[in-house]
Amino acid sequence: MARKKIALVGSGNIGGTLAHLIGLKELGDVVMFDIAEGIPQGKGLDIAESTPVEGVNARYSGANDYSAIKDSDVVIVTAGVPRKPGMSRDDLIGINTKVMVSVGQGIKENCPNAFVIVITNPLDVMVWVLQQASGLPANKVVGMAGVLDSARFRHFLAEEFNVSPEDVTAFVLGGHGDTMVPLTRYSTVAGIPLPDLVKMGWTTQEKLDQIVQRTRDGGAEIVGLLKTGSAFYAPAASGIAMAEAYLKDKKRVMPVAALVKAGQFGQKDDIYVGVPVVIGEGGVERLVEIELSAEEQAAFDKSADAVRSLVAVAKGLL
Ligand code: A3D
Repeated sequence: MARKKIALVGSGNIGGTLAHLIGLKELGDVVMFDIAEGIPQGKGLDIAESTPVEGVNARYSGANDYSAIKDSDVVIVTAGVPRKPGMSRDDLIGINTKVMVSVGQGIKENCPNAFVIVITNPLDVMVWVLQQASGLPANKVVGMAGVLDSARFRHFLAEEFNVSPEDVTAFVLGGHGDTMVPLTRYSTVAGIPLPDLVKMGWTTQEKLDQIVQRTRDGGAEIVGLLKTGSAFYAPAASGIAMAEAYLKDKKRVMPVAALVKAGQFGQKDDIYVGVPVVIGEGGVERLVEIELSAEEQAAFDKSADAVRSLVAVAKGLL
């Protein structure tokens, strides 16, 4: 069986962490790509030199030419710029739309059969731009945001309840932004939904509302602390979980930015937005179309409309 090849387009903070995690998990060989000369080569060599110590078998290389990503099985895209304190994700659209167009062309020419995971912000619209530019089928182009948003929600809930984060499940729908929709009734501790935990006196509705808001602001909280960039450890871990689900055909149910067709989730037209999907060897194999309450549907529609208005801005830049 051939060794798997994973291309990382963008070798900054998230790209470097992705590269490290891929080695530690032995998911495949890594090609790091960036427009900055020396960065992908240097990071690739540094991580390769850690493999004898870690006892893992993975090859690393770095490149500034798209031919290096040829025949990759998975491409994870973090190319572009992150936000600085005071910036919203949407402020990045001008620069990052152009970056996604060039990345999409590089993928189209070199690895049109790859499974592509986009992490660059503003997330949902960047996935759309990259899918258009690459021409890859929509089931093979997804965005990472929901896994991270739900991981943040799970972490805050685990702290609140003083239980292990592995026993907390959480569901976050919608676009990756201020309008994301954490679904408390589908979020549980060992299967017990959050509203039941409020009834059991484990927490109060007020505390829960605060945690939901902290989850929405989770990215900004890290940007405010770091001051020179945005989160990268948890975003990288989340991207790796998605890549692993595809490479190992795990059929994992995960919230990802996927193409929702007109009529699905109550939407009037096709749109990339965060919804639960099954990820396996076919990429996005199925959308899990859960029934939403009137209130949840309204919140989801508001979030999808926020993505729509950004798509309109990106169209003007293409
Ligand atoms: P950073 O450390 O700046 O790395 C970005 C890299 O992209 C740099 O090394 C650049 O040289 C490179 N780059 C810029 N333009 C190009 C290009 N045209 N082709 C190839 N490489 C290029 O940023 P980061 O790794 O911290 O973040 C990367 C992106 O992820 C940003 O847009 C963030 O906003 C975004 N992000 C998304 C999430 C989500 O949950 C969706 C979370 C955290 C960060």
